[in-house]
Amino acid sequence: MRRRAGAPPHNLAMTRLEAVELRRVCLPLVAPFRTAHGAYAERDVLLLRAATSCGDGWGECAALADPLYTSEYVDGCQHVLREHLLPRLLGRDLSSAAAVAEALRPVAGHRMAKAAIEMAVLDAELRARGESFADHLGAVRTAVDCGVAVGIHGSVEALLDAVGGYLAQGYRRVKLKIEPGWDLEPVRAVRERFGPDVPLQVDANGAYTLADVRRLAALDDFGLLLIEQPLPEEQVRTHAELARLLRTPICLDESITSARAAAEAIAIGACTVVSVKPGRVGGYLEARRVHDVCAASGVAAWLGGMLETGLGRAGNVALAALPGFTLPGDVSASDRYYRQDLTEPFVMRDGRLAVPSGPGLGVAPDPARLAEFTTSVEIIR
Ligand code: NPG
Repeated sequence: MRRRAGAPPHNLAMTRLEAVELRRVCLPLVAPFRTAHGAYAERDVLLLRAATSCGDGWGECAALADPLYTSEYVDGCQHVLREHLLPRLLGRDLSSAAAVAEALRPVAGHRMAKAAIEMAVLDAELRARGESFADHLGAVRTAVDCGVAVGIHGSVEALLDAVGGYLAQGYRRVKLKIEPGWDLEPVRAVRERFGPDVPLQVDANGAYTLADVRRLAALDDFGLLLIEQPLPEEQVRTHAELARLLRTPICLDESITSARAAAEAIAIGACTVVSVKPGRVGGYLEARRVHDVCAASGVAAWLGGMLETGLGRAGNVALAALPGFTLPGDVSASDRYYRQDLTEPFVMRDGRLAVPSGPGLGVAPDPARLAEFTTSVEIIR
């Protein structure tokens, strides 16, 4: 096993979680981001720093400030970590980061909170071993294609300006957020302005019902790569029904909460594409299993995003480099969301981001920027 030169000797077989710092940071977004569920002007993020017997590791929680898009939200994640998850882990010897999910299984749900602590322990373990997230997860690429998610705008003109700007920067795929009343017109306008060759997809975040089938079928004329989560997350079977009525491939996001959920949805024909988000499924290790299910089923997959800072972005870029991620993900450069990132910014070159190759996440927060954006720190032992 490789180890960083000069790294202290440690017991590689066991990782003991000694303390966890729960740090809240609040980063302003370069522009408000609006979806069918709400508008976001800043990103209130929970970061975890795990102090383990083999060194420190960083985790980032995907939850947003309010329980509008997902039931998990950042204060709730901090609470469940403090009161229920960390007490099951602190002071215990873990055979590897994979043991985190096992130890937390008695706690129902709370996947974003579980994902964050698993990420921090995995980062610590891999840093100690001198192995990158990418190598550990099974990456086969050294750079990944960038896709950009474009929020709902106040006017079609404003949307066209935004899309034009992203295409000029080199983004390789565009995803438009849609909702009833903001769907056919913006999609038509983007196709008319930028032509049929721009890889284009839409994301409804579950805002439609089966009664909207004619409106959704009208999107078939625009040559979209996919329509993401048209119906609410519980309606997996109804997505299968809808899939038979549309030519545009259906991609599920919110409905896919685990590898098992992915297998079930694929088996009944509810989707032919899956968006994989580590936070939504409980961590990078389960996200890799979702990837594996998709690859084994011949279903296309791509990596979703939750407006991550450089820490989560590093993990996401590593995961997106796996072979089964056959479509560009919501993997954008740091400056898509943040004027200043917490880590060295991810910079797009020729429409791609380089996959970090250093130990663990391969990036670390800049101490000055971390201090500048921190709103609270809590240490749990
Ligand atoms: O590029 O990180 C990104 C964000 C991509 O649109 C994106 N994420 O539904 O997938 C989603 C979604 C989202 C994020 C929705 C935040 C609501 C809030």
